[in-house]
Amino acid sequence: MISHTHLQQTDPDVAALIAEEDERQRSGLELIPSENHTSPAVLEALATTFSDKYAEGYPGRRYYTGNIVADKLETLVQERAKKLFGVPYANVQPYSGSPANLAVYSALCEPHDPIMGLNLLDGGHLTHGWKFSMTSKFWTSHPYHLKTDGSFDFDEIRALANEHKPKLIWCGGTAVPRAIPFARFAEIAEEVGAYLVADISHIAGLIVGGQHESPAPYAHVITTTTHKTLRGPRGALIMVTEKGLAKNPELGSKIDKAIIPGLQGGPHLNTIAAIGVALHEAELPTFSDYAARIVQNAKTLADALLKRGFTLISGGTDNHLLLLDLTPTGIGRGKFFHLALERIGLYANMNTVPGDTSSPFYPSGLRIGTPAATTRGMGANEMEMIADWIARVAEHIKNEQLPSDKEQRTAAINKFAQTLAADPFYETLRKEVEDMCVKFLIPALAENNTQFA
Ligand code: DSN
Repeated sequence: MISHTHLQQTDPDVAALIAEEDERQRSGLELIPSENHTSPAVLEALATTFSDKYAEGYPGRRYYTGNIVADKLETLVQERAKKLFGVPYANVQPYSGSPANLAVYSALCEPHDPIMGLNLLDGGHLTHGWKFSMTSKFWTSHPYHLKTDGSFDFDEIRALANEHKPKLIWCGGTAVPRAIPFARFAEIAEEVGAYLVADISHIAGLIVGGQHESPAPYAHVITTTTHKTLRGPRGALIMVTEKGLAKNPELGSKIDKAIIPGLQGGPHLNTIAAIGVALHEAELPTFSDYAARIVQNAKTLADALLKRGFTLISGGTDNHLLLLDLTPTGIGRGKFFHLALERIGLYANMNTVPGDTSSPFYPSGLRIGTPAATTRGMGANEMEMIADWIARVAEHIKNEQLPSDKEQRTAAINKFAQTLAADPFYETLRKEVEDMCVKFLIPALAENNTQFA
């Protein structure tokens, strides 16, 4: 357990809020697929003197003095990333996924060049060209879609690519429950001469753990956040593959320049140190076992939900997440569902489903993931229990429908939130969830941590 002695003395208000958040996490369960719990070693690396140092530039080419150790650190972490993902180039400085993706645009495209990515409502990311993201203001976005069965519509992707001749095609997403067929994307990118960029933020840990194919033979560039299945601190990596360097030997230096001076200032060295720790942990044989258990848990949870009558986009999962399609009981019910689950200590998130006719603020799906539960050591029994709680909540809220009149929606949700507080049904389930969760420790909060020993 990481000590907060100084914090408690210096700032009891912030210390109290941290303790409150520790307790929220301990007594409930993070089922949001993009979240995880890091090891104590990762958290320790974050709270270090590297946090105090500026290091604009790259190893051997810094603007300020005093970076001899920073150079060693950044080089070490670059080498670990290259080895783990099987690539010849890695930039470890992006502050998070969105700046990493912006740097890729800036390195590969001119303003207003055509680009393609998975539509946000079908499970793409904001930065893959969503209409309200700056990426569709600075570049010209032609989004592609999933079919309603959750598979990629390669006929549409090929037709759009031939029509618009994109400079860059993104593959990867945030709510795609099936494997990403990188080779099919690569075929189309090659046909039209586009760069293929794989955003593997969600599945990076599954790739290094051998549970998902690597994009390295197919994509020119790979981006990933470091805090999802990879289980590191909040940060990101940009990597160039052998194939990318063969297409353009300047790609590495273009990306370096796009990060600094193009987009960012000084790198967060403490985060880079913590990324290094996470990459080291991901190299260990225990990580492959972890990745396998994430997928096994997701499949068990999917089966348990299907058995209880739920509909899943694509009928199941190949990875760490499931997407519940709530449309059979009415459109736009995702918000009711995630608020009711939050009330009992299960944190999943409302999400659009492919072809959703409702808005992202009142979507018709629920996204559920197993990375954090698996880190805590949960397995098949717990997946059954989670499915059972989700089913009991679904039955309890079955009459809640989103008003078709948009003006009435906020009032309906507020009224629902009040019933959540008062209804004893939820208190009973909350207690059951807590009783289960406290048996499965969060690594950084455990007194005696054996999992990362
Ligand atoms: N917010 C992330 C997710 O939940 O998938 C994407 O950036």
